[in-house]
Amino acid sequence: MSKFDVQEMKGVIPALMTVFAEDETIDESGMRELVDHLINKGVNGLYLTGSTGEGFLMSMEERKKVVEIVIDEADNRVPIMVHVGTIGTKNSIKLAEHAYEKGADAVSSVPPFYWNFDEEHIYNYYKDIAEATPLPMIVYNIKLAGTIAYDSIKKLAAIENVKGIKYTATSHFEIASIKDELGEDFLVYSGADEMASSGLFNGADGLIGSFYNLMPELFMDIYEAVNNNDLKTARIKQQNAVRIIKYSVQYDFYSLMRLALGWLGVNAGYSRRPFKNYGAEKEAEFKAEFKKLKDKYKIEGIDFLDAI
Ligand code: MN9
Repeated sequence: MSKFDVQEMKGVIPALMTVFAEDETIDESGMRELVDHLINKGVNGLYLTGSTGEGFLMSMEERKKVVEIVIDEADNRVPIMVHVGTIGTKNSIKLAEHAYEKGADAVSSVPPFYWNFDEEHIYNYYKDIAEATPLPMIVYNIKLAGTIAYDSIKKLAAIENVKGIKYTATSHFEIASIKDELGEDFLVYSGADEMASSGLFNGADGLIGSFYNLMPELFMDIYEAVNNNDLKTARIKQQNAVRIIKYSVQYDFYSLMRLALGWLGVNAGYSRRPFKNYGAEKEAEFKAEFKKLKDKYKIEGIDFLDAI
């Protein structure tokens, strides 16, 4: 059974990476290690098998396995949100039912993609999944899966069980608008890590994204600064986040983050092909570049930089 109310799912929520072994099988002990590491750091929840979790590169059975491992390891310490998106309603329902049975606290999904599904298809997709279990559904708006128009977001919000949106876009006035029009209880998670403080200033309740796997402490500071109306701290910390992210996204940054987690002694394994996995030479280059950034901008308080 889920243990957390959707209104408790706020704050910094890593879009958890799936830890694969070098042969691309799921590395269960690595997965557990990463979950413990992040919970010990104080993250406020975990979002599973989404983009960063490489969910679309996994079979249904593998996605279920990851959900089971993480729920078991997290052991009700933080809420668990499971991305169940596929391009077909039936499979997504199966994943949602599984997440519910295993004790997840919420489900989430990108809209169906690849074909040019129209507003009605998308509406029906969400309605069918949302009705399949009692869990709250968090819609996931991201350009990669086809941006959901603002009016469609409003229609989706009227579906029972649709309780919020993970909003990965830079048009943050829409976050303010959503909070305004749909009410404070409709949860919004800002999904562009480079825009975290902006999302929060516009009213987002939390942050769900990739870089919270690597440096949750930085974003927890930003979250706190915004909540304390400390504009100066939020801005300085966001600027550091941008410097690190801007460098990282030139590469296959899931691999880069896995390597950097290794500097903290956390085994975050490998990505699945066709994503790249960088070797020792590139890793040394990343280290040198991050060290330069740290020294140049006198960046403090980010563990993976301090570990170099
Ligand atoms: O929404 C993430 N998107 C993807 C989640 O992984 C595609 C973001 O956290 C970005 O990775 C991040 C870097 O651009 O903002």
